[in-house]
Amino acid sequence: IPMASKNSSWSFPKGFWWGVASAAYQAEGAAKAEGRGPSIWDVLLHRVTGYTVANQTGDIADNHYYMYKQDIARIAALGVKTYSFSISWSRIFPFGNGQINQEALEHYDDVINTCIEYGVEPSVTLFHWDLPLNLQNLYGGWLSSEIVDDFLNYAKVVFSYYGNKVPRWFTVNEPIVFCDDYPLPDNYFTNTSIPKYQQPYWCGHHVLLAHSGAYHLARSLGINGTISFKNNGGYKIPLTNSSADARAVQRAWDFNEGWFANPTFINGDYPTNLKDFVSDFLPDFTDAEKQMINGTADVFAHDAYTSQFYFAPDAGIDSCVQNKSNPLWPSCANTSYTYSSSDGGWNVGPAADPLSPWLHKATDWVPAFLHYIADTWKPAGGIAVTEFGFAEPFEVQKTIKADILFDPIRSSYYKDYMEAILIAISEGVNVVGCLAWSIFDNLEWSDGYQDKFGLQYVNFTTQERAYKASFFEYVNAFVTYGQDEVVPHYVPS
Ligand code: GBH
Repeated sequence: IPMASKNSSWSFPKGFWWGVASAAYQAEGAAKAEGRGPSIWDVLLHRVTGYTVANQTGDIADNHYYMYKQDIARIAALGVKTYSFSISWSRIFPFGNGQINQEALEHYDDVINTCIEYGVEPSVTLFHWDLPLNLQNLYGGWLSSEIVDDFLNYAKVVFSYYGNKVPRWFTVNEPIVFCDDYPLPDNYFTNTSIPKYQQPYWCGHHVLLAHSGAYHLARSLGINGTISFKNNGGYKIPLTNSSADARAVQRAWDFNEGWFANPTFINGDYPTNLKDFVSDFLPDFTDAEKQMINGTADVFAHDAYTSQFYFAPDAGIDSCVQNKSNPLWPSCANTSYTYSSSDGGWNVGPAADPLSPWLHKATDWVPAFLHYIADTWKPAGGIAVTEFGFAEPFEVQKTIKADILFDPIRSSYYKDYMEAILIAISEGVNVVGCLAWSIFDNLEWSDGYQDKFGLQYVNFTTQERAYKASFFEYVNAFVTYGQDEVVPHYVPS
């Protein structure tokens, strides 16, 4: 699809919220400070050898727990409208439930207040993967229905404390990712009796109950900020125009976005493909639960980084799909092919496993993606791209310099992506906001510190920050096409 050329009719609507994002475990550090309890990620990175590149951990990360004031000041100085961060559940509840840690509540209160003082709107995610360790060991974390009440109890404390200072809430980040990560590595957590191949679906089930419960809880507490969960996935393109490939694409939508979006936006229930393929063990929702789940997202929040081609499974995959007790299942129900640079196609970002690079600069498909979401899930409150971004490939990082303040591929990713959103808006899609991932280089989970998604460079020895060129490219889109003035705030009001 050729990108349309610059068009004077492009504009972001008034009130369009745009900003930058982070997540607690990836940015905060201060792992043992002020009463924080451990999360499963402390175990994954401290105890499971080789889980991260060079066995790196989030113990210090960006030291953001201590440097948030300067970090907020740095984005305010560029006129950034919103900062999206996550709260660490095991700071508020060191054991996941029970005892509340007042110091942590006050900490995030100050983060929120600092944002407001600098003219930056806080956007808050309650759960970005760092599950309190105790809840994993007590009952298997998201595999148990007990998590629902504990999540609601946590949400209630947070909603009540920060109330209407927060205009946008996200309950959970990318359930497809953390649920697919079940089963967790053997021998590090208390075992559960749920067979491994069923675990992602039990996790997903409890996520939908917890999310929708939190939605209703917020409304009953008089919270008027928007409430959503962050869905995730790339745009799915059939490799050929065969009907088999079209079916593969539909199956991929259903097993990814649809798993969480159909219940919340369509009918409180799972997509047909999902029900068909995993009918023997997919948990059912009662009619009352379906009613409770349907309609519980104010905005379709989607983390949309990239695109993939999908094709019909070959014979090997077919037998994998049939053998549902195969531990590889259900990923084999989900066959994708991604263009690589060697195909003369999209730019490829770095991947820990060079055989499965997932991130491509494939922004030409973004308008079609946004149309697809609007047409399929019809979100009344519009669509927000709640994460998008690009990690400069290693060769580029090396040839420029270690600091990569000049990041040409990321810059062009942001430029093209913003133009793609503008095209979709000009074609009538209601896009209400976007959040660039990430405010700065940080701990990229099992890829450690080598994958750098930041709009700012961080020297992890000195903790100095520096803006990258791509940050200015991103802000420039709103200077050029925004209806609201981009106002730099240098001092708290
Ligand atoms: C987001 O996930 C996360 O919310 C954020 O924390 C993270 O830092 C950011 O993206 C950048 O990655 O290596 O082929 O097995 C994006 C979804 C899901 C994409 C897991 C990478 C691994 C694919 N991610 N996936 S592969």
